[in-house]
Amino acid sequence: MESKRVALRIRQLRIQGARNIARAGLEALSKDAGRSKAKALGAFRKELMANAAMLAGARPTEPALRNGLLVVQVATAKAGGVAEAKRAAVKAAGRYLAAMEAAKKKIVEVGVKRIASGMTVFTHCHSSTVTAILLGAWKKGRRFRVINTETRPNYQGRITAVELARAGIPVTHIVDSAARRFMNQADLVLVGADAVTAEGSLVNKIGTSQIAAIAHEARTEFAVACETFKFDPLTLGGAPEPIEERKPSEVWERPPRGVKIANPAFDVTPAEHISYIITEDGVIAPQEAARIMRERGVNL
Ligand code: RUB
Repeated sequence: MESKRVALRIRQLRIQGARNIARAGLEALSKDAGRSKAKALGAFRKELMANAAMLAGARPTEPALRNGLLVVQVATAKAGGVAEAKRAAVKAAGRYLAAMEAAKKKIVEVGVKRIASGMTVFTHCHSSTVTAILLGAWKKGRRFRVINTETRPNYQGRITAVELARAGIPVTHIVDSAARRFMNQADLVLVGADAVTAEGSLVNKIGTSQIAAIAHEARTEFAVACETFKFDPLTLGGAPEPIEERKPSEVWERPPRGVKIANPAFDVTPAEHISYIITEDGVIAPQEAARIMRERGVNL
């Protein structure tokens, strides 16, 4: 069963980053729906729901995945039989994935305009959206440098450094705790997102909120690159964005007795520390997130 396999890979962190997780999850749900052996519509829906719950449960802080899984389930609501429901599920998943791809292209188009020659861009963790913007700007002939954090405990910053260096972009790789020392060299902080909440807060890799506070102090622009698919409509209803807690062994494999390890994967950056969000709808203020969620509903 593809959903089970992919949920496990997501849980084991073999698939990382909000976009990659959403893509893998939707592809798995679609594959299993298309291959379902269910004879009755009720059984098909039950199976679809169970697979969606399993995938969503693999990463609690991922509305892009959750929203997509919901869209696929809603798409089967009007089906009169199993064959029709299968077609509707596969089609809805395909549409969502295509819309995500189109959104990324648009974000790159918009984001590239914010990167000028001579700039120093500061980034944290690994966001495929951020690297796509930086690579796009470089291809357009903009010449800039990047400062990037290693991103403890799993060092996703190294993925960013490798991708940028391979393209010839000058990268200075620093430990997370050196962020303040380097902030006054940066013209722009650019990060990705796992979620954006109704109050316009950003949920992204642990450490992002400290970098935003430091950028605020240094009066450095702090920008987020993300599709509106990552806006979490559940937060409109009052639900707080869950923050995934990861294995203590990521931080310290064998801590001495009496030492408790806490390892939250994400943190929350308040809207007042965010200059703007680069979305497929263009550049928006974080305070616009709730309006966009309300307008979209589940018709993503
Ligand atoms: C990755 C992370 C990324 C966002 C956005 O955390 O915080 O900034 O997921 O990535 P992890 P993208 O590696 O723990 O999943 O822009 O690729 O969706």
